[in-house]
Amino acid sequence: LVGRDDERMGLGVEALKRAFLDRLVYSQARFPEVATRRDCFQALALAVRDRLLQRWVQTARTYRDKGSRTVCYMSAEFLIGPQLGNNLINLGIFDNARQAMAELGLDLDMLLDQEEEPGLGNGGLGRLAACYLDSLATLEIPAIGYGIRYEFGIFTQAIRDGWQAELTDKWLRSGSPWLIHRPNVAFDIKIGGHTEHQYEASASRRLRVQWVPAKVVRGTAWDMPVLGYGVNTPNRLRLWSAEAPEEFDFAAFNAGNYYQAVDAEVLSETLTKVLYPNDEMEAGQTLRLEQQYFFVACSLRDMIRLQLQREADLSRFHEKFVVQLNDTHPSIAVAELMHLLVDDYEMLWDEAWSITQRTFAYTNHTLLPEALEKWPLRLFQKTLPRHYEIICEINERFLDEVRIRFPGDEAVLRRMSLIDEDGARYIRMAHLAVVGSFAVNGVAALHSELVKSDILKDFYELWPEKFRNKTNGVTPRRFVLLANPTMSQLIDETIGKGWVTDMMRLRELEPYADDPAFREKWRGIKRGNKEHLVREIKRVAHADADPASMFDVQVKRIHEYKRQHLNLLHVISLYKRLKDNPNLVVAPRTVIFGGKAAPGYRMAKLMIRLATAVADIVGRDPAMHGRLQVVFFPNYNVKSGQSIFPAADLSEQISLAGKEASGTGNMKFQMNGALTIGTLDGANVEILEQVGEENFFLFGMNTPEVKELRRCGYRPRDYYEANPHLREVIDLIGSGFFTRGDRDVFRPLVDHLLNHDEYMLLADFQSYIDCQEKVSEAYIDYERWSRMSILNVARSGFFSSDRAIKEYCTDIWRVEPVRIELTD
Ligand code: 26Y
Repeated sequence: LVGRDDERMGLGVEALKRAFLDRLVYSQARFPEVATRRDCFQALALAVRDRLLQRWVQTARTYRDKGSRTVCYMSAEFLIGPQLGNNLINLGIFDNARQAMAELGLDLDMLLDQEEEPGLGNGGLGRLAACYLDSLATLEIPAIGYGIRYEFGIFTQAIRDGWQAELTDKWLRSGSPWLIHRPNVAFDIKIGGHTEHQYEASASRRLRVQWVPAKVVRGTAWDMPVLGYGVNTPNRLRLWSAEAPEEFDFAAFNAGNYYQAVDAEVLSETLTKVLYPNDEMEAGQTLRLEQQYFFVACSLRDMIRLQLQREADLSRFHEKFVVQLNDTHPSIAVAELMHLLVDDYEMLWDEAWSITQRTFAYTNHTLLPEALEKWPLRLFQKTLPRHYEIICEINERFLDEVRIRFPGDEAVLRRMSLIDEDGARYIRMAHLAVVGSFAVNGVAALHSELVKSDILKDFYELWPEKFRNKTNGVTPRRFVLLANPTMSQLIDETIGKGWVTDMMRLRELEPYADDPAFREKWRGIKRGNKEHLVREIKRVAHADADPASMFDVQVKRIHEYKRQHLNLLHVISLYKRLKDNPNLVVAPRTVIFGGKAAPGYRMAKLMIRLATAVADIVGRDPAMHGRLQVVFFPNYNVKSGQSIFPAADLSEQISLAGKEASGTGNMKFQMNGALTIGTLDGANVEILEQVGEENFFLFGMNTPEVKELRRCGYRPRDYYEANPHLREVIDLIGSGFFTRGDRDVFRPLVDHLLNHDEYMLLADFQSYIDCQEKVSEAYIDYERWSRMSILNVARSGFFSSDRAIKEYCTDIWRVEPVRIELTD
């Protein structure tokens, strides 16, 4: 296949032009003169897909022939973002494609812009899964991502009268060129009903359990190729979609009840209809549990099918597969694998349990108690009656082990049980995940320590050898090469290519931080990226931003613990100071916010309203012109992130210490030359360690100080009363100044801050304001700022997802790369 220059494989400009025209006619049934932008996007995407599929087939064949050990990354979310640009980058044909399209009179950027964003995730956790698929393929590791093909992804956010409005995300409206349906890869999944226990008539008199379900849902596979950068490995992202099973309810149909028969079909299809838009907040609904079980059950059956193609039985399942559980969302897999091995494949409990425990590894992503999944026992039992029994059995055996280890300690048994028996009874999914896994990891150094000392303390004492740290990383292909081509080119010219897959080489940029000519080029690139974002801001937020001002950016899900409202307190503080003292020398700023609030999270929605209200008032004040501006960038997603990160000067990472597990946006900003203002939380700690404290704006309490203050009884009102400036800022919000005199709008927010302030904004307020003052001074000294910016990029290599995936491979998965050669 190598070197063929035809419509299916050629990578040159001429071949791409022919391929595009071929696809326009034979897939879109269009001739160029009448083709819409959408048709042209589809044609180019399909031409690119052909090049992926050729490599894919070769990869699948190699994996089968070698019987390679495979990583299965199970995640309820894969926030993959638009695919075309990334695939062009990873195939190494971005420039050729641009030229080919130009020669046909088409603008590649316009075509890239046509792609709908596949928003199959909420935020950090889903995006991490996508970055990891990119690195797995780039590192040539045999891997499958298993997830759900949501028909509607995360809602599209609109801003109406300053409030968030949610619009349905119909990303599949005109189909996706990247998804390949495999209707023959199908499994029938049981849900609900009851179990029947019978002893076998044979001599062994084994107990057999029959699960009689209330309904059966069919899952079929949709595959998306995920190509690595500069290699021939496309791995598989396999997403399951629910449909009615083949056996349509003919009884109802024949009895004349057509609607009831169709009902079953409609009900089944609702299962994968929509992604739950809550992150870090419990949802607790039956449908969500059904979604989780459904995709896990399909995925495990798929793996077992593959294993039985290769070997006669399942005794070596754990040698051929390792399953990484992306938080507890897929952790029902522990009970499901037991169910399959024991009930369907008639394995004895102990052998099945040994295989199970050697198959799974679990990543924890949160320290917030409200995000730890627990299912009301009744609901769980009704949905998964057999799994309830299995979990009880796992629990009994597990608690026996705990009793031996901690004799006579009733409290520890209650704390560690898989079932929470205090008050309303719950199944604790994190406990199931830990008990069923051989490895448990947190996602940043600090977070992994807190997992051991706080949320899973008892488990750490029982099994210290299970616990590890795997600091998160992000892919430099999408977030540097694709998002920031001008900076990438300057780096290429300066230290040569090769840094994209060996990000520690960015250190070679360090000496150039002292080179004034280099610094000037660096500033020019940032300026160009800011001008690009200015145009985007005009388009989506209808505001005129000044590219000469400091772009001070906070983009992430809206959540109290992330403290977007602390950022707003600073904005209001700056506004007041500028009003009171028009001659104040400070850097002009454009403060940019972006992020979605969970639709049912009232305080988060109020935080958005506060941001838009402040943006409105500051924007109308002529005295602020050229000095301070606030923008709320609507519908922050992967695609807009690619315009935002490269344009940022300042990255806001201001969560209360001990609350943000890692953060990954912080890494994307750093790689694009933004400086961080942040607390000692999540991966900020490691960013600070990498860049040095002279290149980082640190403020606020650390985790022990937070704990200590809480222990002593935190009283936010004391800070309010002791600090006149803070009082002014908060009173201004309460006065109705930002809402045309309406004092009611922000009352819940102000009351909450003064009386509870769970995330201690008031305690960190002054430290934050002082730190922002230092930011401002540094920005005005633009040679110093450029120096710091260059050093931040030079020292960002550690946060490549390639580094993270290599650590997973050696320390948890024990998998090796498999090279794919393209041959005839
Ligand atoms: C239970 C359900 C409602 C739920 C759904 C989504 C719970 C949590 C989530 C998502 C969590 C999440 O995105 N966590 C983030 O994971 C990132 C990747 O590890 C971290 O960088 C980030 O700090 C953490 O908040």
